[in-house]
Amino acid sequence: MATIQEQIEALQEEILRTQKNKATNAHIGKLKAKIAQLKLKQEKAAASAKSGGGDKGFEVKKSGDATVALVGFPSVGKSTLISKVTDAHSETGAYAFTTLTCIPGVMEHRGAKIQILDLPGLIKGAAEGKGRGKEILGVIRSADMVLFIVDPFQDAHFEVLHRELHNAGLRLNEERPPVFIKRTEKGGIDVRTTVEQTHLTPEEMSAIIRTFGYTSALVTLRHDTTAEQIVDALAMNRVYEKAVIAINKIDIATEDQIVHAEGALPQAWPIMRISAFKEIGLEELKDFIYDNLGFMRVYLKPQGGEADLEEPLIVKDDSTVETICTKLHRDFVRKFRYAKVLGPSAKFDWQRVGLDHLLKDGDLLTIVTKR
Ligand SMILES: Nc1nc2c(ncn2[C@@H]2O[C@H](COP(=O)(O)OP(=O)(O)OP(=O)(O)O)[C@@H](O)[C@H]2O)c(=O)[nH]1
Ligand SMILES: [Mg+2]
Repeated sequence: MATIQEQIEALQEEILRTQKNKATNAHIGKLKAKIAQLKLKQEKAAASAKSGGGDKGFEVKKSGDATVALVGFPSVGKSTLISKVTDAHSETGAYAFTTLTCIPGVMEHRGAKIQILDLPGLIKGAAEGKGRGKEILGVIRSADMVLFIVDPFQDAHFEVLHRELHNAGLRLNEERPPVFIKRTEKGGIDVRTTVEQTHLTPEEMSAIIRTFGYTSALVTLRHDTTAEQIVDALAMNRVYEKAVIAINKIDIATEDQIVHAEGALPQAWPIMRISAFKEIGLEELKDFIYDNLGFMRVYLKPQGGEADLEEPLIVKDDSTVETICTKLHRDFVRKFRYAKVLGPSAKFDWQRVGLDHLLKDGDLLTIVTKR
């Protein structure tokens, strides 16, 4: 019998062989759905194999206010960079695969502690486990942001890496598709949509959804949805993450070469130029990382005390009251009674809110706990 990997490859080949047009859309969708399921199976198998024989040493403890993973081909200068912008020292070398494990460093900038993870160079086939690919991908998935380091002389590299991460379920600078699928008791697959669907007919959608083992479900669509998006909504391993790019080694590239390299990158993504070795653009890079991570300041006022307007907490801009409680003290969530907010996220001054309240930059917060 064919292994899971062989089955996946056979399906991928079938997709490549199939002409892409309106008539084959649904068929391709079904093939993609099958691949997604096989990959989940493969992940589960890998996870249970791992718990038997330990392949540890790759796990990193998250620390700081946010985590950024450095991703690039071997020898693009990831270790040179982390050694310059953080407290970590990571061996650099003029040969590929100098770095063999995950090396964390901390960069302090504008009041935030940002953890940066130096990783071994990622190569084609990583999603199938080549070159410790699985471990590297695991670290990337758990980070808050990916910082691609690219070489101005290798303009095909970025696309290879991006596809590798895509194959591993990572969706970079993409919105989670607004597809809602709810299993129901009976009634078959009921597709409800608020806009015209041009990619798939309701029957084609149902066929894809059934391959995931659903017989009855309510499907709500608010966008013109592709087969890939349906599959993404059903596969449980998708991670939506922010990504930015730094073109390194600009000290040895001509303006023409840099412009050419930029042309091969997604135009809508944040991109900047640096030289890690010659320390060009590194202060700007720190701002660039900070700005793209999206931080905000939250001021604290202890109950019955004075507000601390000097030292705000620096937190990710999707933080809730619970995020702050967790950060302050382990017991705060357990002992939480309510919180009061003054500022941009409050509907009125000192609004009483719960743990799930979303905070905004500049909020003043009081947390009231049980004794
Ligand atoms: N000219 C120039 N050389 C650089 C720059 N950054 C890194 N290098 C050189 O490129 C080589 C590889 O650098 P590393 O930092 O080891 O690269 P890496 O991405 O960590 O490589 P792996 O660990 O093998 O994945 C070294 O010889 C560095 O000195 C740069 O900005 N300019
Ligand atoms: Mg390295």
